[in-house]
Amino acid sequence: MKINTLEKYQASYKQGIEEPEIFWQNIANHFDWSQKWNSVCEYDMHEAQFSWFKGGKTNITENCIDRHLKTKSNQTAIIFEPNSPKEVATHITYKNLHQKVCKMANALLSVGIKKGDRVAIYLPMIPELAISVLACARIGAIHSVIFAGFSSSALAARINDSECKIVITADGGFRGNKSIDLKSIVDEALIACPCVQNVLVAERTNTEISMLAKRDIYLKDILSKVSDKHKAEPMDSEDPLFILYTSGSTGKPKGMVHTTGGYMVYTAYTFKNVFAYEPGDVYWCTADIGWITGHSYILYGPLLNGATSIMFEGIPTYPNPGRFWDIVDKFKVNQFYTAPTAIRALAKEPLTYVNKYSLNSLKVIGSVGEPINEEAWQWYHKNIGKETCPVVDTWWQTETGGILISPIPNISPQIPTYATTPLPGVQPVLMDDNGDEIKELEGEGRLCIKSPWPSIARTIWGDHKRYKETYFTAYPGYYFTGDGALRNREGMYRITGRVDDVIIVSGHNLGTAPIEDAINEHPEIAESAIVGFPHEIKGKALYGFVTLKTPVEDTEKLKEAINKLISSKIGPIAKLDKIQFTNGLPKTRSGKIMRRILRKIAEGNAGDLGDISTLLNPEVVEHIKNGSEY
Ligand code: 7RM
Repeated sequence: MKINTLEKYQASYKQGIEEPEIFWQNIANHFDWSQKWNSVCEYDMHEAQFSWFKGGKTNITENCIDRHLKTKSNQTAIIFEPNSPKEVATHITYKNLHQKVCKMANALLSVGIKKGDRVAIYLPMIPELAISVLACARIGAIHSVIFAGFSSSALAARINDSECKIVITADGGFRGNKSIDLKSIVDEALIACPCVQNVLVAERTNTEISMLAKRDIYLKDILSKVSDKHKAEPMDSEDPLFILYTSGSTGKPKGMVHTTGGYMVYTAYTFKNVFAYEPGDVYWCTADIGWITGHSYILYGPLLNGATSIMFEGIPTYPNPGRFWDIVDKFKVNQFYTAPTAIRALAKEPLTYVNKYSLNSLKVIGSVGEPINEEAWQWYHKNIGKETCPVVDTWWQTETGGILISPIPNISPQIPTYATTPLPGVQPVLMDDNGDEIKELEGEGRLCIKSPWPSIARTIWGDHKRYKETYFTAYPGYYFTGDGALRNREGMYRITGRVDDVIIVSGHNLGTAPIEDAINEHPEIAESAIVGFPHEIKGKALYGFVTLKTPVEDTEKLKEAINKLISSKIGPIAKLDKIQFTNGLPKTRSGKIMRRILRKIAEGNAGDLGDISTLLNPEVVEHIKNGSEY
């Protein structure tokens, strides 16, 4: 399963394309199946129908936990690092995890949850979150984790869409110096959720909460009554494992459905290879389990490999911006995986916060979630990776289930800002404006994937038509990612951003990411986002929202400097017509800039922003609408 040489990568890549069934079958054979599959892969890219390891039966938690008990029962599976550094970390061994997951599985059964039922999980990053997810998988219930920063209306919409029978939540959660009253948010949501029969409540903040008789139950009260033994439910390869909502560019959130067998095989294989995971390593992904990155690369991928995975409850800047590096040294983290937005935020802070720590345990550092700009990449490589750790810029999506394009550390070459080369079995292609595949090596176009990989989403919950239309109709026969990319003459991919972010100015196609990169190189600038707005002559012109590291006196001079920088990096065509300095950019909870909102403001339609309650920082929107400039 391990790619340990460039030749092995090349041979695996070749076999993954030429003989995908043999290639994936050999990997699937590493896992425990109670019944082997009848066919490795059947698919129809036009109807968006996929099955992997059909007829096979397994339970992913047996592969995540039970399989390791013989050799690793006393090894730590999960390290829980609390929000406050004063609180001690919890080390959960594989044996403990087995007991806890079995108990939780029995608790779910005791409140009437059966195979196929949907369970909403609305928890902070505490051990109960990991345990609940795995317990659902163990009994065959479909988990739907909803990030604990979502509002009551966003929560209600997601609960109702998949008709969840219960909600697992907590009294509250800690994040930095704030605490969030999760239970009262659930109470408000449930006014509009007739499908929910019970609410199971974990205790974290020990705040006073209201408990509705018969409906609400403290987890500890059921857990104390049930056994810690449970025989995992055999699941068909194509039985749904989970639903995870992702926001579409328009309309209601899409409940992406992932199934059991293919997801298991793919997340395990990619975790091992992308992070060069070796037995005994300590791995840390800073994402929240409320996102796909947390599902695939905090829980399933690492546990399938018998790894030690850190779960961090807090935020990068609490109690100070050295927290990440403190945790890396504390647990001697070997692989560290985070998002460009976090890297940029920490790069803004004095280097003393980094240099207090040795960071010499690190072997591989990773990035995910958005294109990483050159400046952030270099900062990360130099100051965190000490110029020796490979940087894995991993490109993938909620829909893809696992990483599709990434360097393999110390094996395939890395280039700053490039996600580089596809993993074995993955066939990316670029499409031109006529919808044809770009055959030349060098080119730029829309990124599609030509053939299925095991962890491709199977459908949108309750709406297969929308699934087909969103991903499989723009380029018939291909999966359309919604991203643009360029390919260099070595065949390496650089993701340029969502294609809805492409702006055509005077007939020139401009990607927002390279312009933002250019701006971000300016020493005074923290972050920027470019959107288009209508222009009489050019069709569209560029509007830049720019946040500064610290406020400056002469904003006019800085605006000139920005345009000079853009002119020199990209060309005068990419100069901004308008620049607005703000104290922040509107972001999703996972740290992605919400360009849709900025676009509306730039177009003069600030009155029509839609629901902004799910943003990380809705207050920034007011500031920008009021003209900001600090
Ligand atoms: C894993 C995740 C998916 C979108 C995707 C891209 C962007 C993710 C990278 C990236 C450039 C990367 N899932 N994206 N990773 N862009 N380089 N390494 O983020 O469903 O939440 O988002 O994120 O636009 O389509 S997601």
